[in-house]
Amino acid sequence: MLLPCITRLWLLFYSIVGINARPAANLDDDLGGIDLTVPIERQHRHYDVVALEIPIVFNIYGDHDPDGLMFALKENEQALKHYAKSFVPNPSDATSRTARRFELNPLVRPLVLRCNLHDSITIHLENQVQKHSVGMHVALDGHDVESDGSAVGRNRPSLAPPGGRYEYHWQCGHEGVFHIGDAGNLGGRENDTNLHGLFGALVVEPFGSRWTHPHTGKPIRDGLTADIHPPKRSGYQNFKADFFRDEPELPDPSASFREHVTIFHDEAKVKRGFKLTDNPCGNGRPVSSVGIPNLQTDDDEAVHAINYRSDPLRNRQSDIFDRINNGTLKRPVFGEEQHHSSWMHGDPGLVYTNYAGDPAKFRVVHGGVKETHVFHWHVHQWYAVEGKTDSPIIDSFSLSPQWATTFTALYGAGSRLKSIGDVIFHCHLYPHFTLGMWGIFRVFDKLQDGSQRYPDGRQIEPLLVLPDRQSPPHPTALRPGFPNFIPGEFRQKSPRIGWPEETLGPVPEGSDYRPANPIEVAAMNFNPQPGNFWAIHPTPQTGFMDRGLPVREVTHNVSAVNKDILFNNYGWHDPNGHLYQIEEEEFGDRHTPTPYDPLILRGNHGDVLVNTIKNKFDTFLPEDAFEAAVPDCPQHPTEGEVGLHVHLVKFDVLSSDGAAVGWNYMSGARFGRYYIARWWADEEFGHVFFHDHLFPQTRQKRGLYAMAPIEPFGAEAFLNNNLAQRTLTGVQAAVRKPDGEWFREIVQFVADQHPAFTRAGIPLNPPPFPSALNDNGIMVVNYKSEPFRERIKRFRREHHEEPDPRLLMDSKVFGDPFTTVYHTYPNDTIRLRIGQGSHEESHSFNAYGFRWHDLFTDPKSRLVDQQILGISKAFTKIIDGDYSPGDHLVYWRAIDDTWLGCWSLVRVFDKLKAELPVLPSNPAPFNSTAFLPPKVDPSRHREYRVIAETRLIDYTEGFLGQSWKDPFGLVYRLEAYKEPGTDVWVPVAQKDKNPEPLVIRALVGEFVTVWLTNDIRRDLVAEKHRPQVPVDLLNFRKVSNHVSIHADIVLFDTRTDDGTNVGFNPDQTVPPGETRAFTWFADQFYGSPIVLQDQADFRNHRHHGLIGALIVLPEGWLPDRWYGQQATLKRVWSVGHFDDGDIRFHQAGGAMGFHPRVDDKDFFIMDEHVIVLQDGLRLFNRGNPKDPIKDIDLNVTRDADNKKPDGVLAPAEPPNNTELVRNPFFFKFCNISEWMKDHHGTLPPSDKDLDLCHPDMRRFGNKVDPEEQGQKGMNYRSAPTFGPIWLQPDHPPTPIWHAVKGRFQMFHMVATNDKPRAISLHVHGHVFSEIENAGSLATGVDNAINPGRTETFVFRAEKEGDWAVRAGNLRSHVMEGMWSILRVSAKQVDFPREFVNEAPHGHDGGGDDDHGDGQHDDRKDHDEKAGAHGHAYVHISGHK
Ligand SMILES: [Cu+2]
Repeated sequence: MLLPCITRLWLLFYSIVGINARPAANLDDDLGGIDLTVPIERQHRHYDVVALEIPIVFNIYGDHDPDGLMFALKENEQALKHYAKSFVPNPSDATSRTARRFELNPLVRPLVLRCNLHDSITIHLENQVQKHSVGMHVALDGHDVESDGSAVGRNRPSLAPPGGRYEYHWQCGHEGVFHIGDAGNLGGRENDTNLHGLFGALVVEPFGSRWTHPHTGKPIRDGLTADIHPPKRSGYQNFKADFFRDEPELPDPSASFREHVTIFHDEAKVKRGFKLTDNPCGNGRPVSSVGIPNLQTDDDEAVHAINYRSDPLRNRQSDIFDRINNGTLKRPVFGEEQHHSSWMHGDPGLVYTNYAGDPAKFRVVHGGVKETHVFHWHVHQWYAVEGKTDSPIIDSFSLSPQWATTFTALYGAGSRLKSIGDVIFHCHLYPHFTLGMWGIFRVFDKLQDGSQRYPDGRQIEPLLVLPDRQSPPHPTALRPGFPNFIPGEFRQKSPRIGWPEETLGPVPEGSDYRPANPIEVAAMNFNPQPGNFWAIHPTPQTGFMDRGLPVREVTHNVSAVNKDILFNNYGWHDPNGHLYQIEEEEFGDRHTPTPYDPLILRGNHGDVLVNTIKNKFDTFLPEDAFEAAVPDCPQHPTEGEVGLHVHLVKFDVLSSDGAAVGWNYMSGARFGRYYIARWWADEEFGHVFFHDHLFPQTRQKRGLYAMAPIEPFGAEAFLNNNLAQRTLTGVQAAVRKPDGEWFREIVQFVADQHPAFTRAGIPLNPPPFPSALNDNGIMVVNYKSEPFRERIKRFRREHHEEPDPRLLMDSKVFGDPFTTVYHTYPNDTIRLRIGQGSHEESHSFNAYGFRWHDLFTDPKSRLVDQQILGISKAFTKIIDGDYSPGDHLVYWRAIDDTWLGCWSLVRVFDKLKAELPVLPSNPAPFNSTAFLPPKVDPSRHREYRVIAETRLIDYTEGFLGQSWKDPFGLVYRLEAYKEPGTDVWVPVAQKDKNPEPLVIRALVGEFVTVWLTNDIRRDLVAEKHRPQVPVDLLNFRKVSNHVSIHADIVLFDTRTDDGTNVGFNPDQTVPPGETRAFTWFADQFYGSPIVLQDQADFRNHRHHGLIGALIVLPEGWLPDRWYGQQATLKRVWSVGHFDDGDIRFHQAGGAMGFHPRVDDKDFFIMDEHVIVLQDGLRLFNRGNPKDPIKDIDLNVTRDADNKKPDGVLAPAEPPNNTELVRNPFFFKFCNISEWMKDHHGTLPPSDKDLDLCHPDMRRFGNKVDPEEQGQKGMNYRSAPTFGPIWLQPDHPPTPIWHAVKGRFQMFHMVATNDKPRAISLHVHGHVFSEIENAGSLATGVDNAINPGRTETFVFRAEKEGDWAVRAGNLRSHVMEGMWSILRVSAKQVDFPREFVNEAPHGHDGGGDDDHGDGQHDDRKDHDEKAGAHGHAYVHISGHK
């Protein structure tokens, strides 16, 4: 293609200006003559910090927290106080026309302290907060309990009282970012402190670094954004300013980088800055259609913020209404499509500036108290595990309270294509996004020295060039640089994309482009192509940046259409579904309920996907129970733009973002038009998510999301049931790689908050009014569900009795589910592609009888069968064929999801079937039986006798006067065990005490049989007030009196030992009075514990206690006991032996340098602890079934004295039966007292009654969302607490984790909880390496835990004292009991242990610590005793 003359001119110009504009920045110029090749010495740093009361203003509209709290450097105190004194809110009657716009004070920011690796820090904290003692707690190790900033157990509190001071000494022993928060207060409600901003971060920079202000080059003491200068290794140069050169994937470790510390802050309570303008439709809604706040009439509202900045839609929408009313808008603007437009609104409060190609690191911290967010950054990608180049490349991750992580943008700012423009980063949970949780990462292409202005006239702040990069060229009149080459008009809608007519001919008919002007053209790349005009890019013509792979252009026509989506055979559907279809494959009548799959658009590594996206949406959508009409009246019209925003692949943010961010174009197509998105799949990404970014709050939950699996280079996809038929789309396929190997491809795409109606038109779980941001709607997988509620109702109709819950997944009773049933043969490789399309919840994917390496790119990563998802996250999981025939349950494990029908089957045939052709690379799948576990070898057979029984579990044991008991408790009680090669059943002491969860152990290579006897009561019914689920069926009270036990990850035959009654498998549950064996093969070391749980009754058994853990230890490790939640492990070395398990332990402990010795004969001793996490519990005061413990109402945050948090101490009130539902489509009163009658044994009300009166929580007087309902705890214990006591009681009923100082501690965590709310778990004073999430760096917080998740973390107990082990979710989890204590003592502490093993291999009692520090290990005595008696059965001490 010929270059147009103007572009050639520009190239010439660029080559002159670009090379000659400025010599390489002189380090002496910018950094005051500092020689950056000389590292800073190790330092002891001092920071004087004040905890201040200060109003926090979140945006220019004046949303503010008058009760804000912050940590600040003492040197900023006077300026901040002056600011606080002079702060005047707008008058309460201010309107958007009269309200003052606020300057955002740059000093009002979360405190970010920095140090270098190996530095130490002293902090003098002065507490000026009047009502609270404040502790500065950092989630890092190396400090003593005196510097923990908390008040835990037996420790002396390390808090500064009101008006007082405290001194902290911290160690900077690990690079990374670490949460700082007030641990003097562990609540998350209005009277608490973290919620109001009392948090920050400590960043530990590379050894020897300096840091400077990006605008001034001056050294700085704190601040969220900084330029970091690691010491330059000699000879280092990184002068890669040539705009057209490929940057290195990762910068040289010596390179200076831009650091952006990004601190999430949820549930921030604010006062509005002004009265919102009414919708011009006159319908009384302050803001219509999108962004209606939760609390319509209250001036106290929540925002979701980042770095004390939040730009919620509502203020900006109000501005738009003003401009509609005064007639100054030139083009229709509806609201959400311009939420992020700086053309329309000016810049948001949070903008990071960079030059294209700058090395850039994000340090992301969760400073909030409740939600698990999904961080997403457009255009850029990074390694899932920082610094680990064989981990997957990602661009979004879950982020739970108090977790923190670092990542480096691959290829620097603007990514590989040097995409210039405004790049949004945000929480992907749309209600949070709508409520303000976003900011802009701005990528400049021209030098900013302070002389330039933004289109709104504001000065562009100078941005220094990083010292080892060349300067970008100066702006000129023809080439003003971003954003000034974009021909927008301030206070008007973002301009449409310019089309270079000179190069590409006239603007194509039907497209939504406009002719580009010469200045836009001058800014274009040398070969502008539709979808990429401004970034550099590969084309088949240039072969540019192909890394040896030919570039293939593939074109698709994608339509965005409305359809009536049918979710299941019960008639649940969404008449206003939104979806993408390939234009050539479009099907389905607009108004006929029809099942659809989400668009799965396959591509290959190396492809350039050129997608035409055509807007075929209805131009009018009527109001329904879930959403207001679009448009809602003629005065408020919409152009209805649709976009195609994509993750992971490379694209030009100005042409193909599918969004309208900052000073960018509107990259979307109006009704009836199209535009083109161009994506380069420059990696084998696995699974690539794409969706609309212009009206996502309303459209995406109705189905507007899709996936592009990026297959290996050269692979071809075929129909799974016809290998002769190629396929582009579909949720199951068979894929042939160029090497001739095949795999089956399975797509599971979960979504929540999908609006849905019954066949009769009754809304399912509607919001209180249309467009409210509450949790609402249903959950679906691939737009389908098989809800238990409807199966129960169907069974009642057909059988005139209540079904036993164990039958609910039984295809022999119900036939197969409506959800996708996948087909495969044993030994076939499967690639699971899992993702989440909408909207606000976390989901836990699990596949029974399958397992995969956690990181699909790293075959050494641990084996798992579970994955947490949040919206936009997407994973590839490779299953290597080691699975048995039978029906495998794939499901979403939190009870809310399962109940709503998010489950399906992978059917592994046990013989050849006509409907499934064999894969040519596995032509005889049954020739080998390698997929089955081997026959049990008696010499390696370990057996446990377990009784499932009904027990009263005392969760609180009188703690703080509380008596929380579960009279409906169900437990697995271990009765006896048998060691391999013996015939002796060793009885386990019958404990009449309060039960503990089942924890059993085995060694790698052993077969484990659990003989499970069902001794539970036969007349069980569901407890009243049991935690609810969305679209509940309150009158279904039946509880299965069958039991079972399922184990994850270990090998077994799914047809006999899964413990699940699913599909056409034989029923594997145990009837009352009977005993059944479940046998598993522990074929390898898994690196984490195994979850055990009952599968006979999903809804009722797990939250009453049928849970446990199997710990598989590598060969050579020996526990002192084979069961129980704490043990001591001994590793016996043989010379030179270092097996795989040790490597995995090493990975788990990697962050703190756990290096087991391999070079001599020695013992290595670890303390082992097993945490069994629980939530969704319904406990009863003194065990009285009529006196349930009430849920904490998170919306009620005003406690008079903060001493009796509503709900924690009070018994539940009877449900309120008089609440009228405000939804105009739902007028019916529900007579709750009728419903709450025990319907057990009587005929249920009609289906229609049930539909009309389904139990929305708000209607039932329980204002707590289902996912928050129920008490929390661990190991059948709960320690409910409140301020100011918090964690001071030194004997909580939860386990005291006893640790011997100097020893390594191994914590195993199994999440056997019930509810979807993701949890974080923080161990004070210690760090570990969290392998499977985005944080290889040391962390003290285990992130994003939800049901089925397991983790092992290892660290050394170095410091004596009490260290909290607690949930990071302060809003409810700590108060509701989820905390315990790690007690580190110099001496071995007796904890309950019933036996001590024989000392192994002749090392009779030589147990010693391995560190040679002379510390006596008093376990030695026990070992000697035990050694003399073989399998001695020695009671050493009882439980307290
Ligand atoms: Cu969020």
